[in-house]
Amino acid sequence: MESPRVFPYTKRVGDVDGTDARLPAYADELPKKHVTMRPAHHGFHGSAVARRACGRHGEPMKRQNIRNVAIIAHVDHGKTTLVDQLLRQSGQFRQGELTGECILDSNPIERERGITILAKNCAINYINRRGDRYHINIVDTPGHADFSGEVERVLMLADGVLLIVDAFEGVMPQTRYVLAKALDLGLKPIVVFNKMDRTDSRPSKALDEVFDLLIDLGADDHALDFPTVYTSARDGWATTDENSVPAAGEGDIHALFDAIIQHVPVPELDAEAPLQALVTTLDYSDYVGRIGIGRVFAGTLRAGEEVAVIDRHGARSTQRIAQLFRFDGLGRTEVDHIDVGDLCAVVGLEKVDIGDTLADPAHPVALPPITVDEPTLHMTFRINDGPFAGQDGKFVTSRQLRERLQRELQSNVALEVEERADEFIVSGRGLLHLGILLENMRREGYELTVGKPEVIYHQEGRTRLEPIESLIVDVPTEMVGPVMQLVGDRRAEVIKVHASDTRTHLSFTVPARGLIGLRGRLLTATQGEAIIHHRFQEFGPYRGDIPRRPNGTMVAMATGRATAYAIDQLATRGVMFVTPGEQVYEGQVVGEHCKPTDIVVNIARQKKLTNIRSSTKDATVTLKGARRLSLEAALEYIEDDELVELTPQSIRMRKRWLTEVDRKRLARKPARAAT
Ligand SMILES: Nc1nc2c(ncn2[C@@H]2O[C@H](COP(=O)(O)OP(=O)(O)OP(=O)(O)O)[C@@H](O)[C@H]2O)c(=O)[nH]1
Ligand SMILES: [Mg+2]
Repeated sequence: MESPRVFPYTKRVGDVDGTDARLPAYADELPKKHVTMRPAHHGFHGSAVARRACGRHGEPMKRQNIRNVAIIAHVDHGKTTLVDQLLRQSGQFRQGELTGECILDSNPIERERGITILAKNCAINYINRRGDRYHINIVDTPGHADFSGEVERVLMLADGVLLIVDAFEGVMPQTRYVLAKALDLGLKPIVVFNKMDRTDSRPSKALDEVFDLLIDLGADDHALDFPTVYTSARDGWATTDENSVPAAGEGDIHALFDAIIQHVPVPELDAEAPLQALVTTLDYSDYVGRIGIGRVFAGTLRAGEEVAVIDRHGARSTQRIAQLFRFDGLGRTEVDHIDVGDLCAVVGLEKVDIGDTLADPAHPVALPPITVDEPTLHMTFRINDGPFAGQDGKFVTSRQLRERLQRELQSNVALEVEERADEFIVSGRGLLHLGILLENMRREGYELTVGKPEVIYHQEGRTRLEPIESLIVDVPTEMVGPVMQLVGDRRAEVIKVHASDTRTHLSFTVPARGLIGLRGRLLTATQGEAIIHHRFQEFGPYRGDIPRRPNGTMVAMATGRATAYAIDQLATRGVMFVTPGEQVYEGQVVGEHCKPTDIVVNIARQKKLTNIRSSTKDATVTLKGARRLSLEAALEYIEDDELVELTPQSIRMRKRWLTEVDRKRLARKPARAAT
């Protein structure tokens, strides 16, 4: 965790200048008040400095000045970029304080992959044209289906949602999911058509699609009468009139602020009623332990007071709140109370969990519980027992793995861990969900091996149920054939085929099992043209066997250094995963065989040197490039008898049994191999 520091200082609103902190054109009309500002800092401000800072924070906001808004959309439609612009143009930050893009995607993996993984809060103190001050709590949510459980929970924090729709792509599967969840909670959307700067944007078509979707979802007239805003998050402007798009370098985002203030309902909650607050997210800090993040639905939450903590099953305990924090800019500021309707971060509750109600001990009434999505996929994590174990990792023992997983369970709600002998069966919401955990562990210095991802089955009476996902594939029309073939092999059922101009939009239901390894093959079959989205739909009856990987592997015969000579010799047998000079060990998977069987290869073979001069001896060897598999690609690639070995420096694939003798012996006794 970053050190808990806050640098409070004051600044005149009108002094903000520079490109990344644009002020509205009417800035001069604003009253020249002093506002407290904080630097771009994602930390937990637990210090005395923070406490002093909050004393200077000015008079408490009136409740009608609070807006709680969640930003929801399909993946990559521009949620985080839009929040960036809201932060930059709020006038709350000094030039240079907000650096880089997608400021809220603060985690290194989020930055590398350009996706949001965890929902995050920020709060903007905004002053509008008339000089009215607003405290706008914004929750940015992840768009990827593996993290949709996050979205569902954090929607409880909001009174309204910004539904972002890419003006080119239009409504996509996750748009439907998140909008349905928002409507279920009675949240009316403000529809924001983003990426209006794209020359191929088609906002009116996207608008029709949103309208159809709302009707399809059974929205009432109130929700159908949604306000629309057109934006370019990249260029930092918003307008309510589709036809008045600002010229390049002009325009600002204030139309969106105005829409939030006008259309997101003011929380209408009872301040006099006994306390009721709901915990929707957990955070964890090594210094203070669990931090419950949630919202006050009735009464007032006060630091230092005892509250009744009622869990999802109704069990009650009385605990004392040590510290209370309010969201402020990119950080949190310590306060002594949180008013009804506002969001809070609570420190000091030891046994606090998602879905817990914090209530008045004299009137302990629980709020409706939150359901957390069930896991759909599990993998076996175990220590790295390969010959290179411990070479570059810091944490290699089973005990260290256990501690790390237990720590993860503190805040990763959709995760489940079961310990069996020396193995950990780790269950999650999808390959990306577990892949991110593994990637984090690897970077922290852990070494471990992971088995093939398996879906989780349910039993209903005598029927075996498996997770079924909805799959959308968008491809150039001439490539529909190979897609149908691949998806059909995996027991998919076609739901809809929609051809338009040059592309065809295919919609299927497919067993989650069938999706493992499918993305790579679809991209290969369509020369990278396919756009693929899938999300969990339901548990449905088992649909039968699915073909395994068509290719066998090349397995290293002995430990040594791969040579260019050996790799060249093997070029005709398949694709290599290693490059010359790389250390490999016996049993490591070094390449893909072009046939279905596994072969053992001598990848460290040297060319025999002789005394006789030969005209070809020094001929230059041109090697094909090695195929490098990412973590998720490797997990999708392996079969039951293989493992992925993760260390801070490398991702290798290996046979579970490293020697050929063991593999042959165990292949003959499959029953024993399983034990
Ligand atoms: N042309 C254009 N590109 C944009 C605009 N807004 C966002 N993008 C790009 O779209 C991509 C995705 O943006 P993000 O803000 O990360 O999208 P997101 O919705 O937060 O994505 P997830 O959090 O992963 O669901 C980035 O490459 C942005 O630069 C826009 O208005 N115009
Ligand atoms: Mg994002």
